[in-house]
Amino acid sequence: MKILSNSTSPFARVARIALIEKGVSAEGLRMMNPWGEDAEMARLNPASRVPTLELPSGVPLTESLLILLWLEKTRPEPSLLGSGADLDGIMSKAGLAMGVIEAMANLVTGRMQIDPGFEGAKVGRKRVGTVVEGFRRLEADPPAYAGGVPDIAVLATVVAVDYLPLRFPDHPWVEPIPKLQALRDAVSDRPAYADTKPYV
Ligand SMILES: N[C@@H](CCC(=O)N[C@@H](CS)C(=O)NCC(=O)O)C(=O)O
Repeated sequence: MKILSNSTSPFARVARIALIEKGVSAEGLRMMNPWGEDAEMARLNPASRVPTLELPSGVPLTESLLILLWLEKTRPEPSLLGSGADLDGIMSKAGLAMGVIEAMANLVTGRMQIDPGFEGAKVGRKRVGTVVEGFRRLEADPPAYAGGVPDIAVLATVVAVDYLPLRFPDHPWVEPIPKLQALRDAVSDRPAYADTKPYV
């Protein structure tokens, strides 16, 4: 399986963690810049975004959560949706964390590709509000983790927690998140997390 990824992308990391937890080998992993010209990317995904996968059949798969959905269907065990005991809560917190990831990625794209002052513009301020409030809610009631394969709420939250200092070091609106950092520390030695740690 071919995987087009990037060392910073939180979306690509969500998909890569899911693939590794499901036991899919990262053999075909290629790090690339989705903002550059790339013939393989252009062939597989007109949106030119990571993650983009190419199945052995040649079929392209895109969108981090659709890749996770495909994995759940094709390799149900271990499930990334938890035991089924609190599916509503898990999905709700996963959505909260994905919203935070989306807002942070949007801020980064805005300041790097559109305007360095993007964060201060109306839409940028809305995204900052999403990140601050999203982390506040997750910190107030973190996803539960009692060992084993982390569910999607833990996975997405940990990806968000690691992305924050990478892209927003010392930003004035960043608030302490000790409980979420402890959650991150609880899973950070798992190969799926350690091997996909983001770097610039
Ligand atoms: N909704 C997509 C978002 C993917 C995404 O935006 N990836 C970014 C990297 S963080 C990218 O490739 N950006 C290039 C672009 O937007 O042209 C997903 O969940 O996979």
